[in-house]
Amino acid sequence: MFKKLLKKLKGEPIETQSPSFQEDAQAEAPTLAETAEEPEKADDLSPADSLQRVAQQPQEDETEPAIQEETAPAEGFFARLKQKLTKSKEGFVRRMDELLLGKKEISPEILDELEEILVTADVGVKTASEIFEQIRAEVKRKELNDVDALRERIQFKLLELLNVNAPPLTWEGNPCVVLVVGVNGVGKTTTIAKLTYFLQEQGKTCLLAAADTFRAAAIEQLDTWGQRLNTPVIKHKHGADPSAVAFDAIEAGIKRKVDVVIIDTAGRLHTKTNLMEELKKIRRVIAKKIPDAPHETFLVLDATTGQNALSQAKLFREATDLTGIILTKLDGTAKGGIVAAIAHQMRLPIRFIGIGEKMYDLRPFDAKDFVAALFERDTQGS
Ligand SMILES: Nc1nc2c(ncn2[C@@H]2O[C@H](COP(=O)(O)OP(=O)(O)OP(=O)(O)O)[C@@H](O)[C@H]2O)c(=O)[nH]1
Ligand SMILES: [Mg+2]
Repeated sequence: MFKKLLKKLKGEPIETQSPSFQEDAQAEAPTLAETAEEPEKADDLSPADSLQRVAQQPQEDETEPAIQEETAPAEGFFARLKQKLTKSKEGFVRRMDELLLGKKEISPEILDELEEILVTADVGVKTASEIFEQIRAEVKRKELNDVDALRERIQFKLLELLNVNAPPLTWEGNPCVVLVVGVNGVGKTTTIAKLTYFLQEQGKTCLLAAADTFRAAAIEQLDTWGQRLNTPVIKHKHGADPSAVAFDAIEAGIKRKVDVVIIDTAGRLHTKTNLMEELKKIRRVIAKKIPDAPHETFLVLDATTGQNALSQAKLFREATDLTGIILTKLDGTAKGGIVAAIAHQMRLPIRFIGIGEKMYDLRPFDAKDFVAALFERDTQGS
């Protein structure tokens, strides 16, 4: 099946010193989960380290075959998004609809309960109370008179929060350098693979930098993706200086005239300070080669960690300049409301969302589609 994908994808020949990609049955059915091994030095961190991994992984049976079909299914973009957001829809909009069922008048109790639903769906106390402060005022002014109008208003408010007026991504730069950061296990490496696939579909060429030199299996993991995607991977040895890898990757990217260089980074070092210092150093070294690089710094957050994702975002923002968020694992979580909390409190654009383990399950985030998929009334079941 990967043959099919490889045929589809254009790109430079694989650059690798690692074992060749075997096209046996086993190689054909690796899961994304399989490639995410636990960091080896997990015990090196103090329990107090606030950047400790919060995601549980792997979430599913590691032997489960994944990526069986890399061609996006015919069911359609919106239908798939809706289906993937089922859990969030159930945890949020369906509870809201159950509460409003058969009611006409807006009572203070209804407003309190709705606010609570938003909080439990991980929209968060701060964001939910801000939305409801405005809504209560509108009810008082008789601008909102029935529950249908109220439902629409909540939908509108969420949409408003999600629109942070970010310019569209241009992927400009010669090459465009994308730094991918985030704590371990959130999905950085698999997201890089999906992003590469996405960019290739747009006719762009990519080059990957294995700058997570801390975790032994990390280099191999990215390398395997590189081979699958027929994309060169620049790597050094385990334990090497990550900024040297980034530097070499940019140099190679310039030489080969690729469109986008994507840099994978470690999610965990010995301490949080190490991690942040490392990122700063990578940035400094990148800028030596291309002064305005990195052009994008994406923070990857795991939606299943809810409010914890927000704390991570705040910590990373203090340490490094972020240009956007990629929110993974929105499938299989009822915590989809975290999208609103992040957009509201970080004022950073959510650039992509991960809604599954397939290559094409990374989507540019479109606030309108997202909110519409959540709020669309079910005709039959979900
Ligand atoms: N369901 C689901 N799983 C995902 C998604 N994105 C990533 N994953 C899974 O998350 C797990 C961790 O992914 P990795 O890409 O290895 O995470 P990482 O951030 O690179 O981890 P470290 O290298 O340890 O820092 C894997 O099992 C992935 O398959 C998503 O959108 N949905
Ligand atoms: Mg990784």
